[in-house]
Amino acid sequence: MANTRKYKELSALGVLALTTAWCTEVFAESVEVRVIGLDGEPVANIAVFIETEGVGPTALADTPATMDQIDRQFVPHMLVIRKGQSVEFPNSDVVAHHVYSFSKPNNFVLPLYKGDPHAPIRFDHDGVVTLGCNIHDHMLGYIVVVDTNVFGATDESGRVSLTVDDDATQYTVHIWSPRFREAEDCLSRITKMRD
Ligand SMILES: [Cu+2]
Repeated sequence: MANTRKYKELSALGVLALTTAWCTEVFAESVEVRVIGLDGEPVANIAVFIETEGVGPTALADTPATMDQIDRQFVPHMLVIRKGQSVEFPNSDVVAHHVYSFSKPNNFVLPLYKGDPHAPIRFDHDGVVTLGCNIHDHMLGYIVVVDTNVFGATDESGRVSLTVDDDATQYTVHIWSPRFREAEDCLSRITKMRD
């Protein structure tokens, strides 16, 4: 039922269609998600994350992720991290940038800088963090903070393969892209592993 409803939402968005397929391996569940646009072409760089039930918490990565600034662009354009993870914002350009986000409660400001003078920012709330630069209005980037350690982004073939813990009883696949109209839009489908 939920799938039908979500597919309707998807059509209403008029941006992307989603198909998922999965296969079971011996020790783990491998979930392959493939995103195809309404034109039938694969869509790259779609955030995909999976929330599982029946699995205990896992350790956080202790190394920060990196959102660089190169040629007056955020690189990568979209970064997916886990809730509680930190992100470094080095500036690899010769010009200074003034990085900020108004996305509450993950809002922050890194005043005008070159190089890497600022400590990493830790994101303790899940949701989409929209990045901007006060100097260069065209600079736009996104950090997708997710409350799971199962996440990735689609490649050029529109695919990403994620491994879900073998103990998972149910999982919910979410996808998000800056191409969706609203930052809050996140498409989901729920799958029970065993009936
Ligand atoms: Cu800038």
